Amino acid sequence: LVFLALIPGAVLAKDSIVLGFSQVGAESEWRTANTQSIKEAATQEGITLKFSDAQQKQENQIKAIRSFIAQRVNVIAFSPVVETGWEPVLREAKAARIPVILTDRAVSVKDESLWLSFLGSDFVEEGRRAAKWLVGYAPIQELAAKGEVNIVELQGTVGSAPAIDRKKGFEEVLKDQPKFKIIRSQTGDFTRAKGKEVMEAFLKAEGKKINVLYAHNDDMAIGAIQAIEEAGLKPGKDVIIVSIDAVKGAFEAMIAGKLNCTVECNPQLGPQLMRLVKDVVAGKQVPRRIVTQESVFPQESAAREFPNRKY
Ligand code: GYE
Repeated sequence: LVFLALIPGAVLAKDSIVLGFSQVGAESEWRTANTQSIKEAATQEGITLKFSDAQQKQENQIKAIRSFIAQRVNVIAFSPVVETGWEPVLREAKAARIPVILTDRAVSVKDESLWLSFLGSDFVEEGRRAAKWLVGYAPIQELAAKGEVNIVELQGTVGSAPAIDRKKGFEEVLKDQPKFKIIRSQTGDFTRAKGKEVMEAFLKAEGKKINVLYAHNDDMAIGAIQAIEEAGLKPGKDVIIVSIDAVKGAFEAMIAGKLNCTVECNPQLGPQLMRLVKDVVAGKQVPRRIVTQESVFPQESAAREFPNRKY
């Protein structure tokens, strides 16, 4: 080792960039696809990836980031489970001069120098797209012509950027629509199991009054579909459902007529992230914000689009 270190350029590890990545968890189909994309892209680009799964817990992410700092990785990237509470650990990374890239979800910190770049979707826009689709959907327009449209909302993880922003965007569009009412709103933590459980509670409380379900992700919608069926109602007909992500499970549900629309949120951030990491290490200027390109898929497009879906 001593010998190798004396020959310039002979230390192999010097050539490989080391990236520490702290992932939220494995709560959804979206997340699984996101993890796969990051791992594959790192391999492809020859970047050494230190990957850590936080199981939806902020304290685990903080621990992982501290360990990346101790290991002196070249770059830290992470998808913050919630928006707040990051200052102390990000200050430690800054003091150690390790650049931080946010992927998928944002943080809310006063000192903007604590992170370098943010790569991910515009969640507020996704919420707006879900609401715009709903307002323009013919059966809902008929309903609105006769009376009120009662919506229940399954929120994502409390305090997470996508839960906050998807709610905000949806409400922004509906505020000009007096007939549309959100009668219940609760978190389902972005999982199928919780989505089902909370939908059961909604149905118990409101029964047939519910016209629409807005779920902040497809997994919760898929869980809720089960609850709706078990209550003897028809998902996609008795309850109109719109959710976000556009994962394969959502396309299957649409083809079966049980989900009415999904708004795309692209999890395949790996290649873009690795490019960013390389640029950062090379000392290049990188954009502060990189927004992912996405579409909306109503039920009638599902069978045609399904074969093209990659996640
Ligand atoms: O929509 C959801 C996941 O942060 C965009 O997290 C991501 C969200 C995604 O659990 O399915």
